Amino acid sequence: MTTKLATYTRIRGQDQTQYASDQPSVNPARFTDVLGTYPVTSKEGVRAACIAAQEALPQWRSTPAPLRGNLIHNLSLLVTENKATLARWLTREIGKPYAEALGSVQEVIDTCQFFVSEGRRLYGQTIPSEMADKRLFTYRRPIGVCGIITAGNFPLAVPAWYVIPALLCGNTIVWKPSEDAPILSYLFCQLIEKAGFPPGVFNLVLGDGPTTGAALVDMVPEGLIDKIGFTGSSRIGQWIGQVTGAHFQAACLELGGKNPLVVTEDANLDLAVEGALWSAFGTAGQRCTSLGVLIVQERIYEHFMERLLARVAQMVIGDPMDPTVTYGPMISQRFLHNLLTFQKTLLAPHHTVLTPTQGQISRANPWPKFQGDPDQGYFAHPVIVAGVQKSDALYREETFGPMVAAVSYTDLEEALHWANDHGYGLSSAIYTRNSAQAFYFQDHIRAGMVSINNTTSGAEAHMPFGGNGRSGNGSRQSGIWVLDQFTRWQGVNWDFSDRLQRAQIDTVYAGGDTGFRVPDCDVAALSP
Ligand code: UN1
Repeated sequence: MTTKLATYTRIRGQDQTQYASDQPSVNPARFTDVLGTYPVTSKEGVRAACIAAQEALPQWRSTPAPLRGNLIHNLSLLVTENKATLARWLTREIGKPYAEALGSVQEVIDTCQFFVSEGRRLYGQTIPSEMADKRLFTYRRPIGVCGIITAGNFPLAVPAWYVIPALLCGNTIVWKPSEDAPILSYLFCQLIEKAGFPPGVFNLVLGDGPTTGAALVDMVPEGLIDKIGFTGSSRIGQWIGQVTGAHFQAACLELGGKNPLVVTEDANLDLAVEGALWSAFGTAGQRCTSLGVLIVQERIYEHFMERLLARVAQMVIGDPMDPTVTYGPMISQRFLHNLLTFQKTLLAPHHTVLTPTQGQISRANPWPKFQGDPDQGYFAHPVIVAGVQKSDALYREETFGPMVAAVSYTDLEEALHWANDHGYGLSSAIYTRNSAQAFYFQDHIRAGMVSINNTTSGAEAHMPFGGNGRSGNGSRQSGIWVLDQFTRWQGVNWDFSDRLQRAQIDTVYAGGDTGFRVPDCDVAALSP
């Protein structure tokens, strides 16, 4: 089926000038399968979407939070009902293996379920005042119009992490999804509409980052966007941080990673091999939580790598609808191109590629356990590189594909240096049976997320998700923590004394003075 998308911004008075051109969306595992075409939103269209969101804001922010939560409940039911259909479109549009696609639709449902009841909390506090006849309170207030820019690897789950809490908190949205998943984004918008969100509360703009995404960020200086949420590269995140910072805004930034996985000498090696394999090659390494640097204790390094390479050799790659595949294609040609460029530019003579193959999988450069036709998709060989040094670009650049650096270490201190020194800090993992080492690792790793005896990926929807250093600006998504991204605290003090009470000045302390005493007590004199 080929779909031609109608525009989906609910913009009043929309006209053709709001759309620049039509682009196709192609199945990355089967080029002949064109899912549909989508209209690229022009800058004028982006502006109109922001104005629509501004106009919808007053009514939406004054809708009681429990009622906003009810609409999220409707959305949760709609996504649940359409879980398999959405997952099939997801697999078709970005090539994610079907079981994983189901899991990432589930992540949307989990997020909805968490925030449905948050609509009945969204707690503020009551705080005792230092003065009589005065009450203090806090309230969470929405921020305004949020511009959300998301990546193609989790085309529903990660957007849901932003938009569900943002809507619940009373914000309106302009969403710029990845150009790699326009059809799926459009389907998601339709579900949002069917859930009953009023027109203008949620708006979609389509196109790539340098044009539509940048146009959305340009709306910050124009005063039409109050908050940006961005998932993508550290380089673009840094730029967004600068633009928003110059306008007194704090963007929610979820950026790259070079996520470390440490294997200690006493680890359960069967488990560690499986964990490293999934961390590195699950989703073809296209998670921001994918493994970047594998750090193995030197006494087990040779043995561990042998076992890992044996497992890699058994891996089935190919058709993402085939349940036996570990990973399918790269999300799009752009992702494959970037990976192949990294393999050309980051590999140096002192490196050893431990895996037998590299580059693009094709009939001419085959992967033995391939399912389907490699020449019909953007498939990449798994690559493990040894001999990496701290000064290497390979150690400092996120490759966002099935490509991993492997190093050995002598003591945990050295392992932590390998784990931290690249400057990213998103996720991390350690495989160990030694609880002292596990605690030491969690105390000293700089990452925002740590797994003990589990993979670098796989965060749950109600845990804080986010990174430090080059992985983000400390913002956290998911669970209660994301509320601080989409609300601002308002402190209220209500004086009903009917007279001027000046804080700190007219406060009546015990005894009529400050109430503080330097105790007149000579401890030595108390001694027997
Ligand atoms: C991402 O790659 O941007 O923790 C998000 C995980 C997933 C989400 C990844 N639940 O790997």
